[in-house]
Amino acid sequence: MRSLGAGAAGLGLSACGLLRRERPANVVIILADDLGYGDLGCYGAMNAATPNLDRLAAEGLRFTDFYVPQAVCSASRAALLTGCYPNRISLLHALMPQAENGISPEEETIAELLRERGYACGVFGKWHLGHHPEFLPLRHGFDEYFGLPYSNDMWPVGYDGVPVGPDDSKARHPYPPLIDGERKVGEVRTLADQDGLTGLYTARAVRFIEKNKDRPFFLYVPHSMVHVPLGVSAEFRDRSGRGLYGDVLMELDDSVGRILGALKKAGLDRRTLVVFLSDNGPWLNFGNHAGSAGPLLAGADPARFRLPGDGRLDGHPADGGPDRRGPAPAPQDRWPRPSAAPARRFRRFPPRGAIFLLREGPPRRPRGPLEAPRPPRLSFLRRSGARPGRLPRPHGEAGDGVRPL
Ligand SMILES: [Ca+2]
Repeated sequence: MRSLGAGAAGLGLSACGLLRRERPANVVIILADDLGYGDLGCYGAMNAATPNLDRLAAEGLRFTDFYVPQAVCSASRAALLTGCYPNRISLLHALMPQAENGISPEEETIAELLRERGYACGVFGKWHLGHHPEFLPLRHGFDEYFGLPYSNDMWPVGYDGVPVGPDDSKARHPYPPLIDGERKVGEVRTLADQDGLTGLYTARAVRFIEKNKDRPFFLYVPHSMVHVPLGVSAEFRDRSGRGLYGDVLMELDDSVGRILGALKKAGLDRRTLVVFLSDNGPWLNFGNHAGSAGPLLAGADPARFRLPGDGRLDGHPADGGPDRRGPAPAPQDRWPRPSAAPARRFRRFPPRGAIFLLREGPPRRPRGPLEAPRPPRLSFLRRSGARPGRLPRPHGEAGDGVRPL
């Protein structure tokens, strides 16, 4: 991620050099949320309705081996925008609506670097680097911001769209504000409100391109989708033939198409660097409301690796299953049944150069009707770089270096 963050800025800056006599190249970064490696046609998904992303890959570079430093929203975004490991700048995991912290004014974002060089900078989507005014985009190099300050499921509503009771942990959350600049202009209160997010972000992104077509710009579009709860506009509902997740993915792809179309219409498609990526892998325990990791083992929040043993890591994309108000996938279809082992939450090992925290015991209680229980054993990768050879293999195979407890 460091290389991507630094690379994105670097490409923009080197473009300044290459085109010194002309206008520097524009930079567009489109960030999906919880999209799986195996969701897109260009990464092998069968019958994927992602023609615009597939075309982007065919006309450009397709990276097949790319990692974010933490497979979770805030940390991944922190690294993308600063080029720093998120631990170094104290932005770990996902900031909650109760968080008091956010991105430090001491850090330098891509937007700040590019604005110094005359770029207009806009962000339309999920920020998630702190929701207090001093952490919002306008204080960190951006000229325009519209979107949610954190994840779309950080609200007092269950994943089925029903408001939670007072004893639910989500009851402490406010309804997420829609922010324009630094002003709250609305709230996301219902699943119907979620349906409009992709379209709202896209419209603002296209307008930003049109408004700034005569000057260099940096456009950052961190979509709220395909993070649960899923939302899709009426135009795309029931269109993919692959369930709600497929519909949402189809609209996300269409958003990319609209942004690319706006660039072409403005005559900027040959002078704009467009980068598309996901902030982390699919949130696998949401069944057919989650994407597919394809050939990979990892999912989101945080990086997950199955220990050797029975079962299989299964993150199928939508397969024509129930809509978001439908029943949850049966837990026993997705994970081995809970073991009878006594619960023992976190145990650190080994003492020298510890790199894993292992969790064992019964699965965590599902947080809603659409979430299956977590499996009885997970390994949490906390630090890398220690003890070469002891890391789980990143692709395709269970980690033989991870010792089951
Ligand atoms: Ca995410």
